[in-house]
Amino acid sequence: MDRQKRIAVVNDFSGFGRCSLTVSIPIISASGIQCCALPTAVLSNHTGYEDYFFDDYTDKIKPYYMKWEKLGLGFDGIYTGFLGSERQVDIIADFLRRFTGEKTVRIIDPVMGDNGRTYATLTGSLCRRLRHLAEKADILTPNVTEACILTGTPYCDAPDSAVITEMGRRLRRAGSRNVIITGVNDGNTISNYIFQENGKFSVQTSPALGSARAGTGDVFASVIAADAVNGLSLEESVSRAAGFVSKAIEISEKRGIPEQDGLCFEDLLGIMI
Ligand code: PXL
Repeated sequence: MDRQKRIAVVNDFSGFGRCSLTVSIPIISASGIQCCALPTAVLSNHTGYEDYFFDDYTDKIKPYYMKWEKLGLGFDGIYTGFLGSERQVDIIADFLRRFTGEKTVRIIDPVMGDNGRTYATLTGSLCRRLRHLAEKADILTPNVTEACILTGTPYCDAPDSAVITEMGRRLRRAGSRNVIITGVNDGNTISNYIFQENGKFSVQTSPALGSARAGTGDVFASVIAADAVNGLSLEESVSRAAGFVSKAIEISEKRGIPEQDGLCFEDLLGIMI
């Protein structure tokens, strides 16, 4: 029997603002993969808005996934995103130990910040813990801000390619098997830098069409996670993820959707497979 592929997504549930689980579930499902959600927190809307309701899920995560263990569930992919507390990082490390099978691909998006600024919930020690989690990635997907934080590199708005390359190599040396440094913006173009375990290095560049939007990293990483489990090469999948994001930006701008409200990707779900 050909069992349908399955990805566990460890991320928060933000009811409004198109990020984390509310983008991963539709994108991964539209890719033909069963998406199993493990929520780290429940928010009314993401932290980019001035005010939000935040219900931390730290104490509930382990009892929740222990029922999955009892059900004997296994996953082809595990994709982790926003973690709201230090303790969550240790719990998720335990989850990874229990649920990583021989063929499980671990996609770790070290959600920490964007445009040189860290998210409201990030503390220094959470940051250090996330560094250790990053080392366990088969595919790590930091943006420039996150790559700087993870490698202790000073942030600059338009880093040159030598700086990005050095960060990618350091992240690989630290343990991440493959690294994609996403959304490198020079004002006119956006590039994604791909560092692979076989030593291959490539950069994919496309025109910068619109401004940065909330949840873009989550949309990008969801496509990467789905494609990895579907067996696509990293180059192919980065190209698909970038194309998907740029089409969604175009639609969002046309519809006049505020940047905070994220990427209007719903019309595009039909092209995922
Ligand atoms: O998209 C990253 C993200 C995920 N989850 C929450 C956030 C953010 C970014 O602001 O606030 C709760």
